[in-house]
Amino acid sequence: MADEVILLDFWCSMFGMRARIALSEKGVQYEYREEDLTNKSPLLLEKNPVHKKIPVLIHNGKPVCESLVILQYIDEVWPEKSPLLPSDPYQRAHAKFWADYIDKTVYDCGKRIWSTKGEEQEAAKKEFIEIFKVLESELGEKPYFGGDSFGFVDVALIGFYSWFPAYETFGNFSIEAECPKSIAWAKRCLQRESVSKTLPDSKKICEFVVEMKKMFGLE
Ligand code: GS8
Repeated sequence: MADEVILLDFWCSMFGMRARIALSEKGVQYEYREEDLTNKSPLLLEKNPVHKKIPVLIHNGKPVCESLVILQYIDEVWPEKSPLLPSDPYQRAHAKFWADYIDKTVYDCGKRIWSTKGEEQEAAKKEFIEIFKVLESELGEKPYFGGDSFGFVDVALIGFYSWFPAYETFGNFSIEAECPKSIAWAKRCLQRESVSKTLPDSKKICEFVVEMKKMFGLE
């Protein structure tokens, strides 16, 4: 029997993008279900009762939650094509460390750039550049964080690139001017179909941010 794979997601979620890119890399057919996060579906609440967040991958009825857990699951269930995590235990641990670093830093800092003003925003912008400098030192001269091939850390990070214009517009700064290596890496990733067809139009993300700022009374 064919696998039934459903992804509960939200179009501009960088966490959801991770799952979409990984499924595409593996050539897995799946049903995409867009969630309304202001009115979550009974299925989302049933399948992720702890966090009630997307993305949720439902494989033959069984849910897997948390995007990095989903990535590892996808890599283990469909190992034949495009391995994402290295096979060496030390290299695996290394990749997971960097994905965890991304999770602990980039999202919150990016959000502070578009949702705050004044000193708080200036501090967030400075911190954002510092985070990407650290990531650039890890990237070094490699084409991808995974080395010569696109891997776990690349998948974990690339979705944030679609938010860069929003951070730059609302933060009034240029990420490229400060972190050209990160931009070059992102452009390399975008040459992959899995990435180019997944990342949403950054203009739409900017419009979405305008709506969110209105919704949260930030304007
Ligand atoms: C984060 C998922 C998340 O924040 C992961 O999967 O890696 N650590 C998790 N999902 C958000 C949408 S993206 O900002 C979400 O579902 N929010 C709904 C809510 O908080 O109610």
